[in-house]
Amino acid sequence: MPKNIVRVVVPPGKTVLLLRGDITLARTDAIVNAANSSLMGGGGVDGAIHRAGGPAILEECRKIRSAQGPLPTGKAVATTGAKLAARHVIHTVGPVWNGGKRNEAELLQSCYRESLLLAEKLKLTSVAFPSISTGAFGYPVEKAAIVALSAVVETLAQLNSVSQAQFVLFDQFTLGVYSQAARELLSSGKFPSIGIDSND
Ligand code: AR6
Repeated sequence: MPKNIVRVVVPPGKTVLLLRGDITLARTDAIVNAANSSLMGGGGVDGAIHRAGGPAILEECRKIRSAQGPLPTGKAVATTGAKLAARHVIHTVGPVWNGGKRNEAELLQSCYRESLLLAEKLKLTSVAFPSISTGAFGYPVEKAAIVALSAVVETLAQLNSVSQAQFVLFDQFTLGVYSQAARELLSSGKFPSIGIDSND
């Protein structure tokens, strides 16, 4: 296994990979976009995905928006991946951090869960996530990492089609925090069947 990749094994036969990279290059069936409710694009990972995928993504977002209005926080919708290697982009809206007393954890958990359920509905096998809400939306990464990993491990174990989730993390610091969160999850006993492979 390449250095700096952490693999969380979720029986039976599921894996969650933690790695550093640019999610626009991920070769998974779908990549998840940390969008905003307008679905009209923005900065950060949202801007990068629209730039790399091209205008067909925004065009579909516009249609979704006209049909169903703004996307509520914690929900997810899918569009084409257009020019990306991934065939689909799943757009979800993370919560803005407000100190932690406005349901931020539940809403963040919902982003991961709804995205994976949508991938399952589309019969996909692999999905890549960025660290939702921890950039412009200000969610502390240490807190977000535990919520994100718990939600993905728990949901993945319930799915048939989706067998691999990845966290494609943009910088070494974020990867380190997610790796530590995976170890904490393992030692917490919350998911007794999971294991971790890591060589960093
Ligand atoms: N690949 C992987 N991760 C990335 C990439 C990339 N190419 N680019 C940035 N990140 P953010 P949010 C990381 O701000 O906090 C937008 O304007 C970044 O380092 O993109 O959910 C939307 O339109 C950070 O760790 O998303 C919304 O208005 C993580 O992705 C708002 O920002 C998330 O940072 C959403 O804010």
